[in-house]
Amino acid sequence: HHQILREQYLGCVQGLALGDVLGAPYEGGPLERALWWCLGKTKQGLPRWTDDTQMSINLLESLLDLQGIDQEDLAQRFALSYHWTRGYGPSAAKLLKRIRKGQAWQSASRAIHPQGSFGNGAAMRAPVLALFYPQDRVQLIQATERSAVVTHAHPLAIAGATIISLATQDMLHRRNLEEILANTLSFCRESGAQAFVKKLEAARTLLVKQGEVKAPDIRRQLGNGITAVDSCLTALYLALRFRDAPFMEMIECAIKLGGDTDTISTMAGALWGAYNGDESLPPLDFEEKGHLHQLALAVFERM
Ligand code: 8NA
Ligand code: MG
Ligand code: MG
Ligand code: MG
Repeated sequence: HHQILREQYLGCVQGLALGDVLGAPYEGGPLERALWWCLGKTKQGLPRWTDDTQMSINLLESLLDLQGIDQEDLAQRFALSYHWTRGYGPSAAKLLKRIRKGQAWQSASRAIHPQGSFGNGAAMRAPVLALFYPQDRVQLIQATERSAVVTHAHPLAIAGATIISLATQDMLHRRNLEEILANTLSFCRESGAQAFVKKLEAARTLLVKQGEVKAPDIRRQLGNGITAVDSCLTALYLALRFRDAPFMEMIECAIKLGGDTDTISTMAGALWGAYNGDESLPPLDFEEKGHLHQLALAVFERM
C-alpha cells in the first residue's frame, strides 16, 4: 500500500502544464505551428501553455471553490477564460462563445454536435480529477462524466476522459503495469467502447514488445489525433513505457508522433508526474508555474 505524496500532486499538475508547453510548438499543421511561433511566449519571454492547461486550471479552481463538480460554474469558468490564442478545438471555441453570450451549456452543446463533441478536450483536463478523488474509483468515474459533459457530451469523449482520470489515480497509487492495464481494460469493457478495447490491446502488445518501437507503429496503431479515441491510449502508452525513464525522452517520443502533440504530451506528462513527482521533472520555467504549484498544494492539503 502506497501513501500518496505531496510531490506526486505537484508532479501531476506541473507535468500536465509542462507537457502542454513542450508539445504546443509542434501541434497540428504548418499554419498552426507558424502561429504558435509568434504567440508561444509571454511578454516576459516565458513559454505559454494552451487550452489544455487553461481548462485544467479552470477545473482545479472550480473544484477547490465549490468542493466538488458544479457544472454551471465550470461552464462559466471555461467560457470566461476562452481566448483564441490558446489553440482551442474548433467546436470547443464555438461552444464557449455561445455560453459566454448567455446560452445554456446543454443547448449550446447540442446545437454544435447533437451527440456532443468526441474531441479529447475533456480527457486533457481529466488528470486533475484524480487529485480530488484519489481513493474512490466509482466517485472518480461519476465526477469525470459530470465534468466532461459540460463541453464533451459524446460517450467516446467521456470514456477517454475516464480512462485518463482512472489511470492518473492508478499512477498516484504507483500500481504496477499489469494492474493498470487490467483496470483500464475493465473500465473500457464496462463503458462498452469497443474502439478503446482494441487500442488497449495494441498498447499492451507494444509495451511488452522486445526491441525498439518506432513512431509510425505507435501512430498507426494507437493514433495521434484530436479525438479521444485517437489520443488517450497513446498518452497512456507513452506514460507507461517511459515512467521509469527521463520525462524528456517521453516528450521527444510524443513530439515524433506529430498530430496533437500538445494534448498527448499534456496527458502523458500528467500521468508521468503523478507517478514520479515534481522533483523528477526538468526544471523549466513557464507561464504561471507558481500559481499551478499553489493549486496543486491546495488540493493536496484538503485530502
Ligand atoms: P473540439 O471539441 O473542437 O473537438 C475537436 C474536433 O473534432 C472538432 O472541431 C470536430 O472537427 C471534431 N468533432 C468532435 N466531435 C464531433 C462530432 N460529434 N461530430 C463530428 N466531428 C466532431 O475540441 P477539443 O476541446 O476536444 O480539443 C481537441 C484538440 O483541439 C486539442 O488538441 C486542442 O489542443 C485543440 N487543437 C488541436 C490542434 C491540432 O491540430 N492537433 C490544433 C489546435 C487546437
Ligand atoms: Mg492545446
Ligand atoms: Mg472551473
Ligand atoms: Mg492539442
